[in-house]
This record gives sequence, structure tokens and C-alpha cells, in this order.
Amino acid sequence: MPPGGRTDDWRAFRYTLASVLVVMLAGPSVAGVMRPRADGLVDDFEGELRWEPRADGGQVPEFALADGGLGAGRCLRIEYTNGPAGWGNIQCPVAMTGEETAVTFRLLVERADAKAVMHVWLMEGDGDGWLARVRVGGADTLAALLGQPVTVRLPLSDFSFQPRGNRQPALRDVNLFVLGCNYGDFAALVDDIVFELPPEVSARLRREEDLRRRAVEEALKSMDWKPSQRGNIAIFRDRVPPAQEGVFSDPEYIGEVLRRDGYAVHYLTASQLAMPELLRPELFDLVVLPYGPRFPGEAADSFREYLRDGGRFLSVGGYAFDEPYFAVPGREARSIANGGFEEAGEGELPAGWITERARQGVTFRRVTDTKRTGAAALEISVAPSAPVDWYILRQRIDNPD
Ligand SMILES: [Ca+2]
Ligand SMILES: [Ca+2]
Repeated sequence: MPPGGRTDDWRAFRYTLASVLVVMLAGPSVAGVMRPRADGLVDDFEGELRWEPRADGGQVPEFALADGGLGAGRCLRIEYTNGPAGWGNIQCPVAMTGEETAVTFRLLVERADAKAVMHVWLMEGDGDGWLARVRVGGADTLAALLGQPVTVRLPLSDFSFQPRGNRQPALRDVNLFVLGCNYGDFAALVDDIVFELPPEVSARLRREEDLRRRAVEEALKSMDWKPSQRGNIAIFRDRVPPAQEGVFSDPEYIGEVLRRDGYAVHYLTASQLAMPELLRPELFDLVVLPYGPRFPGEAADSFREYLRDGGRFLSVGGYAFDEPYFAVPGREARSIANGGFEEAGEGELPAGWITERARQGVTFRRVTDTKRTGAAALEISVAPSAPVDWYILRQRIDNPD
């Protein structure tokens, strides 16, 4: 057998596959799409910094990864200077099952004004939040915790629900973990932020992780994926409903052309496109979408993450993404009706959209003189005098479930 023959290839494949999977599964977010983790870890600050300022009108603290200070490894150092708002928040993406029992983390307060405190916010995607003041025993000011490393444990039952979104409490919808700094200057180190999970929930999540890993391994094996100098290309090929606009290209023909040019070509179904652990830039240098406007809605999140992480795509056969579809029947009803604001509704609003009355100089209205595509667009106007607050335009999404 020549060097690089089948056995060697298979070994190289196993090795590469194993290292790719290890990299993907070791990160706090699995392949970018956030899923609740079996170990409950939010951040141990050993990877890259995943925190960002929260743009909510506060005085954002300085924050950076720091070496040591709270035992071995790295932690997050926060330095907050109180401003007129009385708050400053930083956030990182997170996912919850809704069955978590507590938030725990380690904290070392280096200095603190008498009034300085911290809060933890768990923010739902719809804008609702859950709030708890950081406390250890009876102490809820940072000054009371000065100089000693402590473990903070905040039971989920102590969080108060803050209705700012759809007013439906749903911890499983939480997608941001927010550390809030309030009322006084301080500097502190934070490490090992973890959600406490009941053991049976951990076990379930671990099983799900295993299943996903196995599904990726099997998919790659069945498509005979191996590292390619020229590049690995994924071509979307599935039974796709006909489109109103555009003419589908032939995935087989595209594949032939690319193969002739030396690329390793693989065909992915809609459900494979929807697997974030499979649709990775480390595995596929390019995704070809031959069906123009038709794109499976189930794959929207994984595709977005693929692109965010450096993936590339080529779309042929019509305007990309214009006519998303769902493989599971009935899901269409959950997509946004009148998302292009084309239809006029009551008063100045587009059909289907609701908002509180215009207040404090903030208005939403459908306009037809300024537009990007179609006949109309939504204009959001914010007067300079408008205070920082929540101004929400919403649409009810019918859920067939
Ligand atoms: Ca650490
Ligand atoms: Ca909610």
C-alpha cells in the first residue's frame, strides 16, 4: 500500500476528527450555538474572553482576564467606577435548561466603597430578566467581603423575576449572564461561574452531548470526510420545496465541477446543515447552497454560527434566504408574519405589530418613502431627549405546539 494509503488516511482522519471534536466540545459554548452544559460551567476564564460591555446606559466597568489571584489559572478582574446611572454591566452568552438550582462563583474583593454591591442578572432572549444581589451569608456589600476569597452561592429561588420582555417567566429562555456593578467603586476578581444542576439533569445533558458527538462522527464517516489540501466543500442537497422565485441549480453538477478541480466534495442534508457540531469551518471550508431562495429554517442558527466562526458560502439559483422553509410541517406559522413590514396595519404601525403608545419621543412607524426592499420599511425614531429605557415593538408568534 502506498504511503498515505487507506489505513493511513483513516488513521489521519480519526486523529483529525478526534482533535476537532475535542476542541469543539471543550469550549464553554459547543460550536458557538449555546447549549446548556452537563457540567453547568458558565465560565472558568481559561479560554478566550467571552464577556462584553452591556449597552444599557450604565457606566461599563473595566474588565480583563487576570492571572492568578484566585488560585491557579486565570480569572476575570473587574474594576468599576460608579457613575450617575448607578450601574454598569458586563455580559456573556449562556444557555440554561430551566432546571438549574443555583449560580455559584468565586469572588475576591480587592477594594470597595462602602456602598458598592454586585448583582447577577439572567436575561431571557425576549428581554425578561432574573435578578439577585450578590451576598455571602448576611453580607451583601462588597466592603463586607473585602480581602478574603469567598464562594458565592445564589439559589435560583432567590432570583426575582423582572418582567421587561414578554412577561412570561421562562428560565430556559435565558441567553445572557450579566454581572452588574452598582452604587460604589470597587475592584474584584471573579472565577468559576457555574450553574448547579441536579445530577439527573447533568446525566441527561451528558447523554445528549454523547449522542450529538456520535451523530457527527457517523455523518463524517459516512461521507468519508478527511483533511483535504485543496479544501473540503459541503453542498446542500435535499428534497426542497419549489420556490416562487429563482431556478434551482443542480447540486450533482456543481459537485462534479468542484471535484474535477481537486476539491473534496460532500453532500449535506437539511438536518445535517442544522447540526452545529457538524457545520464547522474546521470541517468545511465552503458551503454551497444550490437552491437560491430556499433555505431550511432549522439550520439558521448553525449556519449563522458557521459564518461567524469564519465559514464561507456560495449561493446560486436565485436570491439567497428569500424563501426559508421548515422541514417539520407547521413550523411556518412560527416565523414572523410581515417581517418585511409590507402590509399596513392599524394607525402608523405595520400589520401584526404592536407597541405601547409612542412615549418620551420614541416612535415606530411604517414608511414607504424610505425602504431597502419591497414597498415599505419600519422607521424607528428616537428623540435626543429620550431617556434610556425599554421601548418594545412586538409581534405575536403563533405556536402550533
Ligand atoms: Ca479560572
Ligand atoms: Ca419571557
